Amino acid sequence: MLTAADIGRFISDGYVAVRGAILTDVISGCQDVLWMDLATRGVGRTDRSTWTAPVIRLNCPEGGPFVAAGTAQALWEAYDQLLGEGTWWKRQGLGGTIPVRFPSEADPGDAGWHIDGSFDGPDGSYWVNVWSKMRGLLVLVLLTDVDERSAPTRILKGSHLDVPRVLAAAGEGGLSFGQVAPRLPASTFKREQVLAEGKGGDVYICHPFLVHAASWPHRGAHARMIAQPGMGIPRPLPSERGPISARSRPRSFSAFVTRRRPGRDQAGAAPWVLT
Ligand SMILES: O=C(O)CCC(=O)C(=O)O
Repeated sequence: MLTAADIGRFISDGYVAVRGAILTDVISGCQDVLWMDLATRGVGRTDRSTWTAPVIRLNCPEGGPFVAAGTAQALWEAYDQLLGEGTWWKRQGLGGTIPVRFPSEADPGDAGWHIDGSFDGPDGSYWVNVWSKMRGLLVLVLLTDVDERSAPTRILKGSHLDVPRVLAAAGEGGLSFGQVAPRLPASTFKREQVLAEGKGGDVYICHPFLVHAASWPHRGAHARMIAQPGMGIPRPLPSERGPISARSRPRSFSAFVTRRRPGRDQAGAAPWVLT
């Protein structure tokens, strides 16, 4: 269970780290499956001469240990606390892609600041809107140990607070995910940078608007694996203020955050709040 302090940190920082959320043997099982996939691409677990690319992006496998990882009790409890019971998709797995990053000095070409998208846009790319249509959370699942040398994901602490203003201007239709970061103020990129470090099985549960990026070079000893599924929400989570209109003051969107509200939750109201 997240503590009140954890939830407070999620609201102000845009993420909370749940240490040891997934059991070690489940993590080992996930690694084994991923290495089997890599072997089919000519990349050997114990043959470093085959580690030639800085990154190989795998589709997250389904089944087996990935079910156990995605349904870990600590994660589901946290999703209930942050999003509200019955609002999120109880996926039997993780999903998304897993960028496997290998020790390398080379630019992997995918390490720019961004927020993730959440729905298919008109141009076929991933889009996102101020309602965070279809996505309740970004979840960074450490499938290997990750330290500062081994290409941890970088997080801009508190950056989720800057994004709604940009998305609100784009209305219901939203923006392609790649269009969001270039519209953010310079102050966003001066926010404190945090590295998503930890042990395999640690999970960073993040606000869907948290600005983040891969990092390089990777000067660690091991291949680094982080799954980054979106926690799906089948229906939009309504805000307590009703639909977003073009006339709404930008300040209204300065803190698009999730939190439980005693009384409102009991009445079955959604926990998404625009303040
Ligand atoms: O690999 C990473 O550290 C992060 C990658 C990422 O943010 C992405 O692919 O969207």
